[in-house]
Amino acid sequence: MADTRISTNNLDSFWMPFTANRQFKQEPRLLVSAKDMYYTTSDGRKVLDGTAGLWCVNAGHGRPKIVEAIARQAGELDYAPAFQMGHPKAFELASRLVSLLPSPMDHVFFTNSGSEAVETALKIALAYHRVKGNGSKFRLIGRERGYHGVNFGGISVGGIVTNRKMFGTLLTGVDHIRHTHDLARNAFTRGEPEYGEELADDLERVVLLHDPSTVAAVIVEPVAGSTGVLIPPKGYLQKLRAICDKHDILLIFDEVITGFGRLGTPFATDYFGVMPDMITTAKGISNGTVPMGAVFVQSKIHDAFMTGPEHLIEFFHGYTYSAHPLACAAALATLDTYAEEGLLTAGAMDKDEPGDGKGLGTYWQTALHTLRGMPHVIDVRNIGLVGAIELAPMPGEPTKRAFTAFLKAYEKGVLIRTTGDIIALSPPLMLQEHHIDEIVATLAMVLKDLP
Ligand code: PXG
Ligand code: PLP
Repeated sequence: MADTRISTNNLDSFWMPFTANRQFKQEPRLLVSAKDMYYTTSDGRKVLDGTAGLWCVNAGHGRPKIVEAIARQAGELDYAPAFQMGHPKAFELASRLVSLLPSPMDHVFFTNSGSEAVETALKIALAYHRVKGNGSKFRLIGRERGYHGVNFGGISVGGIVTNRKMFGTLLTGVDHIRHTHDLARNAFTRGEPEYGEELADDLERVVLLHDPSTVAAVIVEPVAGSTGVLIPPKGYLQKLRAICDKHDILLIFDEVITGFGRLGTPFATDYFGVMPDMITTAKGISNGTVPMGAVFVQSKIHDAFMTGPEHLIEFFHGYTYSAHPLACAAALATLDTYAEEGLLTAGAMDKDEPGDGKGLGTYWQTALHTLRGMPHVIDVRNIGLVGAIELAPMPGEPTKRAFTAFLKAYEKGVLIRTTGDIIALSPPLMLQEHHIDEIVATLAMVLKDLP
């Protein structure tokens, strides 16, 4: 008799992450293949990827070099123990990665996701102060509307109520500063908002409340992604940096989304000209192909651990799959593809001739802002190849209007992301002007037709 438990028609067993499971299983949306800018659905439709998967497929789908590297690596060395052993590609990748950033951001700790990168960075921050003899610095500070993954450290410093409220006391010794989203002053801004630099002073307030001698680190996304593309006001990040310097507090930039070209620069630290003490990354590091994350660490932090007897482990932390050979092979090929095609700067503003296909940021910005004035649109904002369209919520039914837009856009052949009543866009960086036209034209149709 056939085993009825094994059936692709049975959707029951898989408890899906961050998904309305019952709604999905009534009307499943299954993707079966992908190439370059397009997915193919199980019913044979082409869907333009307006989100680079989940902000991760920066070079586009099915890129030959990356596919070949993963296949070759699986045949050559499938796994090497991560503790007390190594393999060449891990070292090669770490050197290549640090060469993307200015010295002294010279060391990399590998993880398998953004969530793990965040946990790792928070632990390094606490341990760093302790090895320096400042063990009283134990507090961690995050920000309202911050997303730092789903593990306990990340949700503790994170600022999303739904991701926190079910899970008890979380980490102790954590506080939050105010978010920077201010439509009253900044709606329809192109690039960095003009108003709100003074919100960085909230860090000074929180630090003085707890006393600087108790504060280890501050973690922020340079541009908050998950909670709807919240772009920092001009001067804000510089001010956070200055306050951290004043009080010997480590500044961590969570660049899981902003890293690897999303803002038209290799990292957000390049875009804003502010250097943190650590940078957490994931997603685009391996083009979303094999799970990988990494924490970039400044030399002063790394070197502080390299003391004591040389046969002893310096930092009691790591994952079975840290620097997994398949992930390293994928990431090396990803970096090659980024370099060959200039993808890490593809989203820059076009400083020469608008429309010449170089520096797509300007074309992207102009196209998105044509949606101003469409029904329900209360803001359009953009930076690099990221965009957001904020909708007025339906009275009494928050999130429903944007979720309806998501379903309609998918029907019409464009994949978007929504969070609350905000549509977020982050296409693969290989896109061309005609893809931008297709995204914006589809959104215009969808917006005209919303409840
Ligand atoms: N930090 C930041 C800033 C992130 O954006 C994570 C940490 C966690 O990474 P992992 O690999 O553990 O998921 C993220 C992830 C969305 C969306 O639609 C965003 C993320 C993940 C899934 C969906 O906004 N960001
Ligand atoms: N749980 C158990 C029982 C384990 O043995 C291990 C790793 O050895 C883990 C969790 C952690 O797994 P990972 O290293 O993949 O994060």
